[in-house]
Amino acid sequence: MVPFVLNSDAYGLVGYAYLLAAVLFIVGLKMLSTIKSAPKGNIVSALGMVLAAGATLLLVNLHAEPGQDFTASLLWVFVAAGIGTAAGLGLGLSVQMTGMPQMVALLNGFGGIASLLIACADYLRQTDPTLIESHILTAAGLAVLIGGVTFTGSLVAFSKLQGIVTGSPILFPMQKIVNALMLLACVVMVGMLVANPKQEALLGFVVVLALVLGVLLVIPIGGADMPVVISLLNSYSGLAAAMAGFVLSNMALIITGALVGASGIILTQIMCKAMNRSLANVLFGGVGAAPTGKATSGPAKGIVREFSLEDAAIVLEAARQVVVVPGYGMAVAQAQHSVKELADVLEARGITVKYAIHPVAGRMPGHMNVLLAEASVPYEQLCDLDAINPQFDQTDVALVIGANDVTNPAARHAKDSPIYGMPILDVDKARTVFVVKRSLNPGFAGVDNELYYAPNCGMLFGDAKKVVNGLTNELKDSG
Ligand code: TAP
Repeated sequence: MVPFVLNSDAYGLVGYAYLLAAVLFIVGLKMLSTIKSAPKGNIVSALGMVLAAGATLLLVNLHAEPGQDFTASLLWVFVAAGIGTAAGLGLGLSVQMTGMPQMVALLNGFGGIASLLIACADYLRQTDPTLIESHILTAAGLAVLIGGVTFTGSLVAFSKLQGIVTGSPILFPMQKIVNALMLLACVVMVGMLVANPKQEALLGFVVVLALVLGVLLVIPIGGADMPVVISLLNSYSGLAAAMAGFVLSNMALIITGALVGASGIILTQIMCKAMNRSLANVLFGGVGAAPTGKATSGPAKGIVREFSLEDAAIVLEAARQVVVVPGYGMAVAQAQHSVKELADVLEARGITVKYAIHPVAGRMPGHMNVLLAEASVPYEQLCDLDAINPQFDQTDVALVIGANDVTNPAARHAKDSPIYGMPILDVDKARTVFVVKRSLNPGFAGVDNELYYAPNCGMLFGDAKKVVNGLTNELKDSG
């Protein structure tokens, strides 16, 4: 067991290093909670990881038997770390911001398989497995189970987002029962292994079942729900790492694993709450396929007013405050730079421009923040739901760009609507609302949007980038 006793010898030094690393991880995580401090938070956490890894290498040296040479093993550690660093750098520099969920899915998967391999290796290297303590064997079994599920589940999530496999839910009869039985079988086999550690084959069965279970658990979930699944798998990868930490008796790994596990589940909960859906509905509801383009709830009735770019520009010119509400359509059209240019033109005329960011606008956590940051929109102008909603009644124009569900007033009152109860951006309370989208088709939730029939709402039909560029040109032309 790693001595986490703070004494003055070298073991104590390792203990202090782990403690400091844990503090750096926690401070880093805290810093990730605001856009301004997030980049530094990443660096602080990375420093914690370097410290923890260095301390672990020192520990390995301390554990060396007299005369034992660890140089060859250390060489392999550095070779592996070098390859990992190069791959991480390459991926990090080349990945598009919009490809981030896929990359996170892959990284989660690697974390899962690493924990599985550590647990297997630690078991297999024992000449007499009966000497392994029961709690270590239990942790090894759980690391294999959770790590295996995380690995293949993440690969399926990656493939769905990348379009390699269909984004539609893949359902088959008795799916939930089959999954539950497989999970139960894994737990029973881990228990049997703990009772009789010599049954090596059991661990092999758990590996195979866990890998299959990962696939079966994720295929029934629609592609659009993958961000939630990835966040959950992130949490699983943390739990698997924590279990691997128990296997290796490594305090730093236990702490990081627990932090990843906890933060992943918190983010999952935040996303579910913002969509007003339960985690069970995301995991087992079989929803989240690509929108069909047809409204599934009764159409909202009324007159739809289409505006020309010229008329919309006149209204914008007269505004004192404009709130831009970006959504998935802005991402599809890659209109973020055009939006920034329009905002610059408005600001040059003394108009205040703010951006309303809904927590689940787009298709991944922070989707809008990332795109707007890429277009150099100052983060001070980004307002979250709670900050912006009280401001809509003092807003002259709410400019909705490719957002739909997150602006649907039905969420406030229509009890039969699938989005009832979902917190929305109260754009309908602005003096004028302009909605930029290509048609009246619904968004992710597949429901008609009442907003489009409101007397203060004007539609600007077309691709977001083209419409926003058109508005900018109109404003520029009018001097
Ligand atoms: P949506 O409600 O999905 O609406 C997006 C709208 O963009 C569509 O109605 C579409 O209308 C329009 N659009 C598509 N391409 C466009 C283009 N090139 N130019 C202009 N408009 C375009 O998006 P939202 O308001 O951002 O809401 C997000 C939804 O995704 C919520 O229901 C949320 O629960 C769900 N979701 C989010 C997440 C995360 S973490 N963000 C995860 C899972 C699910 P047209 O076809 O008429 O153009």
